[in-house]
Amino acid sequence: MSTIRVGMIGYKFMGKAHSNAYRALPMFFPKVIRPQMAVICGRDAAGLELAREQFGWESAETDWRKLVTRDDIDLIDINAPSDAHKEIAIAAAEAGKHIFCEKPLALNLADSIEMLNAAEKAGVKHMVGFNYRFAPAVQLAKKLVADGRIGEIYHFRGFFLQDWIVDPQFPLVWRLQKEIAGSGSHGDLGAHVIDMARFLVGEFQEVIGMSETFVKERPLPTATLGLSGLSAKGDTDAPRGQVTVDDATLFLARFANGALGSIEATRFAPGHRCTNSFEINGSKGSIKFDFERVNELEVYFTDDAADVQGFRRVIATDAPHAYSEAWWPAGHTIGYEHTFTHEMHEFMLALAEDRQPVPNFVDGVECQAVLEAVDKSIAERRWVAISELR
Ligand code: SOE
Repeated sequence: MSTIRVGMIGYKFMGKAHSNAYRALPMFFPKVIRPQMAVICGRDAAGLELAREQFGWESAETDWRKLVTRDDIDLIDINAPSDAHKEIAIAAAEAGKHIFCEKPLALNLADSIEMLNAAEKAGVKHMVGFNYRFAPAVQLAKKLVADGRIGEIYHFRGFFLQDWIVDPQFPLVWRLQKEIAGSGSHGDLGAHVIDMARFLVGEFQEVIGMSETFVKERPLPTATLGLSGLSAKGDTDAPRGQVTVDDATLFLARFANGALGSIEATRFAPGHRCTNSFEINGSKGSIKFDFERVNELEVYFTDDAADVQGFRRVIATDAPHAYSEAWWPAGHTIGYEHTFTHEMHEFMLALAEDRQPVPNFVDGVECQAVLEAVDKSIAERRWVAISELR
């Protein structure tokens, strides 16, 4: 198999990011399977056609049900809003297609398990879109932890801070509606931090959280929302609707290996546009990452000579670092879109090697279990073990 024919459902923010990744792969990772950008799918024919032309897809289809059963498609890429994930993924699996699905995998744990079961039953490859794993600096963090370079892990401190809904007049976009999004900051941003923690530290054992919806009613959207809806403008005269998701969710965690965690996800942190950050402290050192400085990892080792002790800044785009060979000479930085290219490269590699890509639906389900355990802990005002849900 040298080419894989992709049908992509959704053509907004993530559709653009995925399209860019598919386009970049043959140029920067030429030795692996080549994604053929066969069909782009969405409901609005006019908007879809514009996206098809701009992103470079061969054809367009407005009915996802037709797309998933087509003989000339091998992989279905789902980046439609979260409430559409389950039905599409299960139909795609039943049609024998490989599946890429954006995060959070589903609206709830039960749905995510159904999706995993369908994919496993069909024997297809499945992947979930935790793209931040694929920043070279995060891959370096993984290597340092796995090689024992920071020793036994004591702490994981992660937060994902944004500020795009601080204005109370910001409209009630789909990400603020529970029936479409599943949850608010928790599932949208917290899911990335949970995945990062699982990737770097290991499985969660128990959690306790708290959350708040600071602005409870917002104007209904009156204008088209653009690529992502993140820069939409409110109309103060518009009728108002109820916000049904959390604006911020924070929780404490104990990991199975004994490490302690604290995780914060909020869209109410003025000045923070996309601060996806973590710090890990271990018996032999610490590491710090902040997505707004995506190429850097700060590292501290207790066994450094006494006179040079301190955090040092590693630029993770040089020769020993993940994916660096594919891109530019040492120190020539890369960015957000590269995390998607690396993620799709992992999918192409997995297909070529006939193995499941990582992260896959199993990781999507585990993340969903932690999200749901936090929600349960908030509702019942107590610590909840992840095992209570499985
Ligand atoms: C909006 O909060 C958003 O685009 C998320 O949906 C993404 O998952 C995150 O990577 C960036 O912020």
